[in-house]
Amino acid sequence: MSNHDPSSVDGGAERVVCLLKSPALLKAFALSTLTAPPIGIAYLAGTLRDAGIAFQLVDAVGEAIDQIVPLEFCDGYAIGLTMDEIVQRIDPRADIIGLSCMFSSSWPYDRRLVDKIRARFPEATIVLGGEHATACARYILETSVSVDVCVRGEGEETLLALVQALRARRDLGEIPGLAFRREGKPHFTESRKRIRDIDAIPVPAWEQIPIEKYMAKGLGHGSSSLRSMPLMATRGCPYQCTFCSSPQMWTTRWVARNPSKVVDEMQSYIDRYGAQNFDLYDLTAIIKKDWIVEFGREILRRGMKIEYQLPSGTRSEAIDEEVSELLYRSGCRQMNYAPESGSPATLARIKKKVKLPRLEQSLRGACRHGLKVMVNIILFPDDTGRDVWETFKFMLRCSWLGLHDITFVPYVPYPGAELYDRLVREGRLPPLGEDYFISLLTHSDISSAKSHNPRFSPRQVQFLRLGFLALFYSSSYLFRPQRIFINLRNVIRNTPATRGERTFRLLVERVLRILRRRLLQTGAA
Ligand code: B12
Ligand code: SF4
Repeated sequence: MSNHDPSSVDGGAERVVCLLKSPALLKAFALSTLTAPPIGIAYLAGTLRDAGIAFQLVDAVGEAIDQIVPLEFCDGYAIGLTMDEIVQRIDPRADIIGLSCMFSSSWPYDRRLVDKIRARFPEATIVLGGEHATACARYILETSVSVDVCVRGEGEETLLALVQALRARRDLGEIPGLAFRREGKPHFTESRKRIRDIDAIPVPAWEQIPIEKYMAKGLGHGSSSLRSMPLMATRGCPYQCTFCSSPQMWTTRWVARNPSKVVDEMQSYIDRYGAQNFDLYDLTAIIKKDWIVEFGREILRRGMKIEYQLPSGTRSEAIDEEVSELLYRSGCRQMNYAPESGSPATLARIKKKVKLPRLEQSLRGACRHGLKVMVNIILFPDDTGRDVWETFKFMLRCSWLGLHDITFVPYVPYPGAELYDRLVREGRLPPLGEDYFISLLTHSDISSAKSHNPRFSPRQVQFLRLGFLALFYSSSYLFRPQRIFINLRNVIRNTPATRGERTFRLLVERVLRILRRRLLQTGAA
């Protein structure tokens, strides 16, 4: 246990808060877009900037976007600065060092990183925030002596209150949304209420992030290779799907910004950075039809010639023919729906409140109006052969309807979700620990699979995953043969229009870079 007391920060004038985003970790065959600008710490930095607090931001991915480094603790890679480079870049005046810890799969890396930071900054307060820090605060405080405080949930107000309290040497026990050690044991303050007036949240401090490096390479969360900027139009999600950590992280409060202010922000990025495309990072952007209609009409009213995408997965209820048509006309090009299963029994078990006939109607309309559409499917721990069969039929119907992409992934047990807690109670998951976190990395790797379903072995899961993908794409090429040429052309020219084209291109580029690196190393040896 660390004896470092988070409220004992020295009171000199020249103090700086340092915010860090660690590198993106991956296995060689990870099917994921990994290099996207970090909007979470950009928002936190915006809050510090508007409060007049001196800060520094180190985005380890953006600062070395072409650097790919093998990991020492597992068979994987890190894109971005090396650990030593990150530590060297931290301002020597930093008294509070905040690390964004989003992915549980990154914890083995982040744990080593905070140890290195602690060695160089023995007096600083090290703070962790983000999805992983929220879900695993107790575990982190019990196992990492270098971490002083975890910020749980939405971070802006909590970080500000924390910085002010640390510098004024006030007790942290009064600040909602924290976990820290008290008398050697993890102590949790009450949960913080979500920010009510989200239009008043300061805009992200993109000026502190090497945004041009992402833009020049056309990198982002969506499928476009245009100059893309991240955007958040809403926060939270009102649903409570059992496999999702969002209810614990964001509560079930969904709040949308004023559409006109969102469009103002888009215009500012067009003026400042020459943005051509916007990737919405929202959990569930489209909940209310009135909101999305107002947003689309505002873009059209201003005559903006832009594109935007909804890559995180959205609900279908509010997307009817009128909405799809307006989405396309206002610039939306790619959209992910997240039904997760084609089996009504599974949907009931995971509390995914989706009506499949209504969803298929929405998918048909979206494809008809020109949107590039993807659906996300998960193989759940309690799925039976019958559920897989129902999902298989649903997948074929999606192909027939004209969908462009599908993902079929085995369930990944992320802490913070209701289903995760149940599997732990039933003894179906290993305890939290290095092996467990490293195993999470393998989930996005298509060269192997893990199974949390007793009915399917890892080999069968892998067979299903590859089989579903092969059948979806071969049937969709059979129904629309011209797509083979369109997909190939877009991949070769690097002008992706669909999620599949984008992911395929990134995967090939990454594998080639890894091979080149290995060949160079062999040559050098
Ligand atoms: C955008 C996104 C991505 C982008 C990341 C872009 C980027 N560089 O930031 C990309 C596409 C790269 C991505 C990839 C993956 N993602 Co993702 N992603 C998201 C998504 C949809 C939005 C995140 C976001 O930006 N939210 C908006 C900002 C404002 O919120 P935020 O980052 O959480 O930050 C706030 C707070 O957390 C807090 N905070 C955050 N950091 C800090 C630091 C400090 C010091 C403090 C005080 C506070 C604080 O304050 C912020 C402001 O309120 C989330 C879902 C969600 N939670 O919203 C999933 C999510 C984070 N992703 C997830 C996963 C699993 C993945 C992948 C593993 C998927 C895959 N199989 O490939 C990969 C992993 C990539 C890797 N290995 O590096 C999971 C993580 C679960 C977990 N416990 O690990 C999430 C939660 C989705 C889910 N429920 O399954 N992802
Ligand atoms: S899976 Fe999607 S709809 Fe369900 S709770 Fe999570 S964010 Fe909301």
